[in-house]
Amino acid sequence: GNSKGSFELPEIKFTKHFINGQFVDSISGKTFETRDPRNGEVIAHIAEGHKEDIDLAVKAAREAFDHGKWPRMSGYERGRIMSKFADLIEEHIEELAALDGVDGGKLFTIGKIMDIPGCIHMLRYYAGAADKIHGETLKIAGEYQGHTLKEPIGVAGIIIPWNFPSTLFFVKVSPALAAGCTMVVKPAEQTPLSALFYAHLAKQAGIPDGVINVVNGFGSEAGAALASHMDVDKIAFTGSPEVGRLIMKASAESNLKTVSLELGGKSPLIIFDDADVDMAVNLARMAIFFNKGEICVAGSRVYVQEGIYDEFVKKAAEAAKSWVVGDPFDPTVQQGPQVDKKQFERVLKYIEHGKTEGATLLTGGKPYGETGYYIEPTIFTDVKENMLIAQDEIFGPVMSLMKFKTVEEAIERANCTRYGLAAGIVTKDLNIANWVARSVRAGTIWINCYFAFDPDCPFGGYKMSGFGRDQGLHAIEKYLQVKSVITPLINSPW
Ligand code: TXE
Repeated sequence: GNSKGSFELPEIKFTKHFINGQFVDSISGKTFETRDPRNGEVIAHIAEGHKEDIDLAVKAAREAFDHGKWPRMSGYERGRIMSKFADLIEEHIEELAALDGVDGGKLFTIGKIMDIPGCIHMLRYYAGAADKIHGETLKIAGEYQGHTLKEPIGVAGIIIPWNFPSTLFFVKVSPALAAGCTMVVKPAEQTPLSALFYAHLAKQAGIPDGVINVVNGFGSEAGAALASHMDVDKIAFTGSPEVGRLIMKASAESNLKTVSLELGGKSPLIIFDDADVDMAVNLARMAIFFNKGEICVAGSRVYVQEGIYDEFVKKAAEAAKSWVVGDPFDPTVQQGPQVDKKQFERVLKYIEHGKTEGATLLTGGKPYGETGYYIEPTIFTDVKENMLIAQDEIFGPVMSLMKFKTVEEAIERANCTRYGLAAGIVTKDLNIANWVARSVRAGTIWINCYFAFDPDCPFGGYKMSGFGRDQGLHAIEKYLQVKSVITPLINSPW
């Protein structure tokens, strides 16, 4: 990777926790390092949160919920403040994209045109929804009538990973704000920088103190303390299945807070004989190599029908070789470094595993360059469903290519996974497309496209990809409670 890049590194303005409207150090005074994955160098020292810092943040959020203005103001007013928040983000798109770029190795150009504008869109979508939250009128048997009220659930704990630091912050925070919740966000320890910037902008926009709190730190400390806190009413989580289990367990063993989990996938991309091979190869390449494969919906298992398989393999190898790896600040680059040393080593270990399991390494398979956590775009062929590389989420630029004969076989093999987050289908045949879309057990199906997202599209998993939906109006429900209110129609029987 070319570590120079053309962009001046952004100034790191915020490194502390954001609690009750103030940036504060950890009670212990401890900090941890966040590093630039282009070269492994330390970018900043970040306040390291522990249980006592989480306690302070939850106390602030609790107070803001129980006695503050935010849950009590009209949805219209909340929406106006959220829109202002979105406007402020719009004034800092470059700076925010650059923060995610140095912190997470993400492409600066994509950050500017996709990640950050997507966050603005998300906030505005939920700003518009904030005054459209209402209950039902109930016709109750007997001489009663009833209605339901939708009330904010309370203090939300939000725990997010590092692959989309900005997007996932707003995927959770926006509907929680619209619902009238207060919250404590625990960003990933690899990528804390943009979340702190958002906390600062939230205050400028007029979001009251205590509504959004951000506590940095490691999952086993700060994250675990949040998940097991008695005063937190809900945890919204995106991350690994292992940690998803720990969070459910923490809820079970504390106050039975509600939990929603988004846990990654092993998504199939099914390409039929009638597909335009060049288009399909392009789609498949993007589906696995975009964001260096660090994307929960990555099309990591590519099933190609036998009639075009050989041509596809040949073209896919060429396509992988021409995919440009390098400095994420260079606008011609398509793939930056993996987020950190741990992920880099994890991906390389899976590649070694693929070789010993008997898959054929078609292209790639090694680190790229001398410094930083870059990995070559990698493709395996002759992959079988029982191989680890076909079952585990590798979360790196590694495609498994497989050949199939019939539609039934494609469906069966696509479903042969413990995950169910997304799937892609490439065919001109509408009947096959619709049949496969109904038959694959996954939360999002893309037909002749991939990674098409919108705030209005519900997003989440079947099976071990988790439960609960982010995005869309569905997502607001996760941050609401339903209350039934019943009154007699005639004189009170009591
Ligand atoms: O995830 P973790 P890691 C998958 C992907 C990746 C693997 C490991 O396959 O290779 O998970 O990544 C916090 N209590 N995904 O180790 O640990 C942690 O601090 C409470 C898919 O980075 O799950 C971070 O904020 N919280 C996924 C967040 O959980 C805890 C995106 C996610 O980290 C905790 C990321 C605990 N005990 C990884 N332990 C996706 N769905 O997109 C950790 N955390």
